[in-house]
Amino acid sequence: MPHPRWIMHMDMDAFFASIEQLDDPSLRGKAVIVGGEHRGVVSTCSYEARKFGVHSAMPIAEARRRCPHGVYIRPRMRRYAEMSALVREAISRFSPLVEMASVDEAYLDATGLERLFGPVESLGRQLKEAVREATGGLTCSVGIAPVKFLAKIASEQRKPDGLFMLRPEDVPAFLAVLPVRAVPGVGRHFAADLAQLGVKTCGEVSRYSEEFWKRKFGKAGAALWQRAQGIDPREVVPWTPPKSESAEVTLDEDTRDRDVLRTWLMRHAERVGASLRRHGLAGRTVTVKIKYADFRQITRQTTLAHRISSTETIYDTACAILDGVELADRVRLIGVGVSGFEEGGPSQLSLMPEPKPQSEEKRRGRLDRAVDALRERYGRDAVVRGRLFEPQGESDREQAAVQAERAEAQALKK
Ligand code: TTP
Ligand code: MG
Repeated sequence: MPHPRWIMHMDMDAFFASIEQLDDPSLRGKAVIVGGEHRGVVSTCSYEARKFGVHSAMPIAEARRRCPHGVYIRPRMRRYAEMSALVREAISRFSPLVEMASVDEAYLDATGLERLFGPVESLGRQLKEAVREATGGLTCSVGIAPVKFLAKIASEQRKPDGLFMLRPEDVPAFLAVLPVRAVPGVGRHFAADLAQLGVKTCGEVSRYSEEFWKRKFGKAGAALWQRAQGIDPREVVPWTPPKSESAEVTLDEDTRDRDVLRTWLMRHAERVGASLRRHGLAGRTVTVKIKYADFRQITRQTTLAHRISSTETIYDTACAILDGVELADRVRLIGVGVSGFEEGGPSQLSLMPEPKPQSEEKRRGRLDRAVDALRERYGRDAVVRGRLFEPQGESDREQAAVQAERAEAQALKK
């Protein structure tokens, strides 16, 4: 018999709101709503507030109508990031195979940990206790299942302060009635398309063949069919948000030619920017590293007013740094890094209130998203920025943006 895999998913309960209640005991037992920093929406709220129909992403104005007696609090991102790190530390004591999937959730591969911690259910309880202790009293909910997506769904079953275990033999009955909307990745639109076919549950998905779903919805259809069978081949990938992101190159030939160096800065900016965006990160500090022919090394950095992740802003900042460097010798290595992510975190954080990005950074973000999407589809070299060939003015960049956006629209239509 194949050794069953055990995946554990842990998700903090009402994370931001619980931290506010922990830090200010007068808020405990009260309807606490955190949000309103930017775009005026609710980041999250305590379970007491949820009884009144308040939820994440709801406009604050609507929340005030539903819950006028609530306590409304601005987010304190630094504090939440600090707590997130404590949670990560506490979980990592159980296994090195921990994947922080967002600021308040993690996957842990618990296969084989029985020898150290006893039955997997007891490990779940120990993990909850460890999180409570490390944070000074925060609760989380844990789901245990043979695969990742079921573990995530399981952790939601008994929220808050819950533990739910889905054994392999219980999976078929669980899936038979599981609404497709509960499957991560099935959004409102996809669910509506499925409803048109009379399909509301995973059980109903299984009535049709994999080929049918593939023909109808392509990759997404095939993935849905797999999930409906309880298949999710994704591994737990140990991942913690990096403190910085960088790229560097040792040149084929040492050079003092600033145009050559700037071309490399652009390439690095692209790589670093794409990686930051993939992980939902943004940083305030841009660093340029230079190693001279005689191996002497210097680093120079600039800290910006806002956190950024756009290729253009990284490039412009790096160029300004390079312009300020008197080249002491021919350059043998050049690198670019972005750091200063504090107050940020992995991907889900993009949902959160952020300092208002300047409109230029926003426009650049749109271009980057278009380029990232094309590269995802057609490979890294599908899009080469005009700049890589000829450092040019604003109009060329604008044109590149327009072209990339058009190409993306085309690609999406296909
Ligand atoms: P969630 O885990 O989705 O929510 P939660 O921890 O507040 O509540 P639950 O008990 O249901 O898990 O998100 C984690 C944190 O991410 C949340 O505390 C605030 C933030 N967040 C936003 O800022 N905006 C959002 O739209 C969502 C969903 C979360
Ligand atoms: Mg949570």
